[in-house]
Amino acid sequence: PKTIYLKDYTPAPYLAKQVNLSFNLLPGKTIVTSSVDYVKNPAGVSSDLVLDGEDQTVISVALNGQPFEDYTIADGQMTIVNPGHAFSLTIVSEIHPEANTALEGLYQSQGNYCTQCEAEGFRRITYYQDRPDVLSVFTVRIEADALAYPVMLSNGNLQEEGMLADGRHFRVWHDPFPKPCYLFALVAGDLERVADTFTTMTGRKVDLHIYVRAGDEGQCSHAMASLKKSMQWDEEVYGREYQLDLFNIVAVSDFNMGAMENTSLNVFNTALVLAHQETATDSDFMSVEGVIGHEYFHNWTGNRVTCRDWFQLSLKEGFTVFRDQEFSADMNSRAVLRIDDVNTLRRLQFSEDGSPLAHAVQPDQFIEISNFYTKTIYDKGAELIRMQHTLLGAETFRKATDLYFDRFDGQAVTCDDFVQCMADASGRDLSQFFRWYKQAGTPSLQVSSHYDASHQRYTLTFKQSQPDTPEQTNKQPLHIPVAVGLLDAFGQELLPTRVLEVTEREQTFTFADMADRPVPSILRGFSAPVKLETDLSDDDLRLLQVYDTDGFNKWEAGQTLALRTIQRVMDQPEADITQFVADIGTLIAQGLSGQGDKALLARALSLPLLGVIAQHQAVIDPAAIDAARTAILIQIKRTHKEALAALYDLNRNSGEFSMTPEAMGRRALQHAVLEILTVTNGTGCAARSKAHYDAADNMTDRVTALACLADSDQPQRAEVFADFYARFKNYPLVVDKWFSLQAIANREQIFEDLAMLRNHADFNIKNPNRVRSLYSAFAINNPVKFHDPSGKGYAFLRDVIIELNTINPQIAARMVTPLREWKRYTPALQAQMQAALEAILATPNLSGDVFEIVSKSLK
Ligand code: HT7
Ligand code: ZN
Repeated sequence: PKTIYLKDYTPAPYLAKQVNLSFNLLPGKTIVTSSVDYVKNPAGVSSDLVLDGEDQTVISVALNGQPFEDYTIADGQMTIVNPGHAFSLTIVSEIHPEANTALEGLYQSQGNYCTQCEAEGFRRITYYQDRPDVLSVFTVRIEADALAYPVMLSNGNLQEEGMLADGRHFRVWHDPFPKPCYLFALVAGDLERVADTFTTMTGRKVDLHIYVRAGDEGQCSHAMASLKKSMQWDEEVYGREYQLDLFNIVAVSDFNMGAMENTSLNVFNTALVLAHQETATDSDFMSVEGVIGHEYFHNWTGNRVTCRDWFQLSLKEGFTVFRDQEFSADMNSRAVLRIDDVNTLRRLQFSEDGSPLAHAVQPDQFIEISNFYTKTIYDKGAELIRMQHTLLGAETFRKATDLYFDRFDGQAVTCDDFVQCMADASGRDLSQFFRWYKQAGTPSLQVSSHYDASHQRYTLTFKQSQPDTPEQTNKQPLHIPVAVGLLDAFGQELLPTRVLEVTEREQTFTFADMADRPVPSILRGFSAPVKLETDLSDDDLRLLQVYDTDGFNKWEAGQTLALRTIQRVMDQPEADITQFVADIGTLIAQGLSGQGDKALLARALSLPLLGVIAQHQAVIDPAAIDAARTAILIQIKRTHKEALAALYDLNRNSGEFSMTPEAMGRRALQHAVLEILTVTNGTGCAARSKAHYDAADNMTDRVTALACLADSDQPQRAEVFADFYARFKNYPLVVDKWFSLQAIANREQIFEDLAMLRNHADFNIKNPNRVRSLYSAFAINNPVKFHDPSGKGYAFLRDVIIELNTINPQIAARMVTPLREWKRYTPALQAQMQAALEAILATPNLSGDVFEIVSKSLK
């Protein structure tokens, strides 16, 4: 496989003035005719036209209408030497969507046709300059059997339609806005439509259509409401209006990722469209809202202004994640969402940054771009935008984004261009800040405090350091915005949030006129993606946990206390943890008083997940972490059993089901309490979980009951899992949950369970959702059994990666993730993880996707 370097970028040799595509969808094959008007790019350096193409048979080529054979095809590229200044090229080729299991290009999902072109899927449809900086106006004609494929969609507006001979029909779509080919989409099938409209800020009416399989129409109202809210929010917060008269969303069951932002024809994984209280959890509802927003926001950040090359992927993804996070924060509880986002960042992105696959937000090189849709590009990229928002302030940030859209609408640009707009609009020098884009690894920020009573001065000294990562050492200091507030000894706020800008390796900030030693609340709202170490005492943290006005840091203080307690128990199993357990009692009492935000309290009562604790360990021993964590939970349960039971009862479902933030908070709190109450897995625990299941009128409650029963050996476990399957076996997304909830069980017979699930009639290796529901759920969310000393967990994952390698290389490569941090585990586990990686690497015909991830992991 070939490595591609950012430094080698050169502009495309030819511009595509317009693209006409014609699809003849026939049984057993599809004929694609592409006619493109090319003109030489004045900025281009070569005069050869080089087109990318894969997995197709060329039937004919014509240059300016004349048959043409003077081309060569080698290594996935068609080359025409010096074809002239301006010409039209027509290529007819044959493809086989019905045999396409990679789910890139044109493929079939449950008999319906759909496309996935980002990043490099368009080359599986026709020969083209498959790169994001070639923008063109697309006209698309689709022809198919009218009965089997009544719905035929592409980007833009419907221009023409009609019946043909033999029961076939055609439709012509035209998208007047130039776009790169990765945003091209086609859908043809037998689908039902749910319709609504949105009136834009200038009074234009936009038709909104969601297409789903017959029977799923009743599960679209949340997605539709989320779409309308997104359109409104983008107008209000960014002044961005939607430009076309139609916006389509199509839900498909076979999809490699969550969704795709093709201009005016978003294609979604069903998991991120369908939502109903009986089949979707509160967290599913939140994901649907967030991802509908994300794809819609791409209309401006990604589509109208796109990427010059794939090294700039975070230009659109980081910015769009930041936009969807802020949208969700505005629609729900800001502090709760920030907590959840930071938890994900720490668990998944920090671990990526600490692995051999660490890479910069604007990387310098890659082998397979589809491997770079990572937590670093998306979530760390979003943190970089958030920091710029913090440094500039909301108002100037908005001026900068206005400038960005004005300056670059209709163009393909770079992360450097984005940051330049931030600099130009604010008058600030952001050159040091740009290092965040270029340097991989999570920085550490150490803070020490000093109080000088005689001068009534308080100082905070920050020391930053950057870890070495593959191919990067001796990194430069970063420009880090640190939001800080100060509290007095009674919890009163002495100094409201102020942003300190740390730019040196070591830097001290002084606060004058401090009559007493204050307690600092540092990195409020998690204002920078760093590993923070402070010299705060447990008492300081307890004060912050109760009084901090910053919701995130209030929670963070409790988590830091929990991490310290877990470490103490890991070091010394008999350690005295009564103070920590008593603090939890105070939180429970707060819950019993009925005061405070229940969703926040639910998070405060939850100990850090194993994946977060692991980030704080020099050598990871999952079983030891789990033992310490469970021992603490058991002590909490034993000490506060009555109070916890009362808190559970107080938060019982009373009355109508509702999706308000208050109702979701109540459920979250009740579930956090149930998890503690059932931690011992005895008869009483099983009875409690079963009762919770029996009383459920929604999927959130059902899933909680199943999760609390998953590790149990009591008879209720089998009863509840059987009932759940019988009720929901016709709902694939719920069957996914049934697979996952069994795969995460920390119990003796897990490997027999996994074998049973793998051989279950409902398991389908070709469906990514089902594969993830079993294998990712196990490898990511069952760390104790995945890292079983027998090595059976690694073997289970290894075998599916090898099997998927030829079926769906993108999914196979993603499945390698849980093995990549192998060097951080105990020597015995390391050896087994390494052996699993080596076995994969030795597989014949390894795809470039899997090769890149496995070979880099092994370095
Ligand atoms: N921009 C979309 C990326 C995407 C994708 C990438 C590789 C392979 C399959 C894919 N499906 C969607 C999704 C997004 O970030 O909005
Ligand atoms: Zn995106």
